[in-house]
Amino acid sequence: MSTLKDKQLTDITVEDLLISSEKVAHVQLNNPLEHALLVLVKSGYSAVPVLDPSYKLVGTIGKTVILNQILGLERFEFEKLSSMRVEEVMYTDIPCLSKNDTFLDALKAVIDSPFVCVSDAEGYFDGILTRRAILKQVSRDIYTKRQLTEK
Ligand code: 2BA
Repeated sequence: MSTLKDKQLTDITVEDLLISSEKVAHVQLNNPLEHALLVLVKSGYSAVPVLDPSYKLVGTIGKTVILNQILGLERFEFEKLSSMRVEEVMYTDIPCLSKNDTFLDALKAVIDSPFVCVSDAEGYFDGILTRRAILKQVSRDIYTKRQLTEK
């Protein structure tokens, strides 16, 4: 079986580059915003996926949208962090890939998003594909081709 190192970009699929669901920080639809902000601050990520109770992908949420929601006219209304839920402020219109999509599909998707969620045909969350994973492969490909032309 060929490893990722031996594969041409055109043979790489989303599955080869996936960060699997168990390694991805996420929040649930019905979590209070306080919990979501805690996950975001503790993990260090600016945005993470949102899942429903059956682990289907439903959206993403980030620090900026949470802070905007609790921003009042003169102060941050921190009490809203416990009264508002993730489903009230999350983004639902998000790009999504499947494990069988090609490297080019993935490259196009991460032009506008730092990460793209991956789900199966029933909508169950498989993981994420990051811009970092794509850029690493592009860099490896350029480096390999340069080595070949210098020989
Ligand atoms: P950001 O949180 O805005 O992170 C931008 C880049 O900063 C990341 O790019 C990574 O290179 C670095 N970075 C940020 N926090 C990090 C941490 N705690 N550990 C290591 N590196 C960190 P990418 O790796 O391309 O990730 C793109 C986006 O994917 C991240 O944007 C974040 O929203 C999401 N992400 C990545 N890994 C995740 C994970 N395990 N769980 C949840 N979300 C993740």
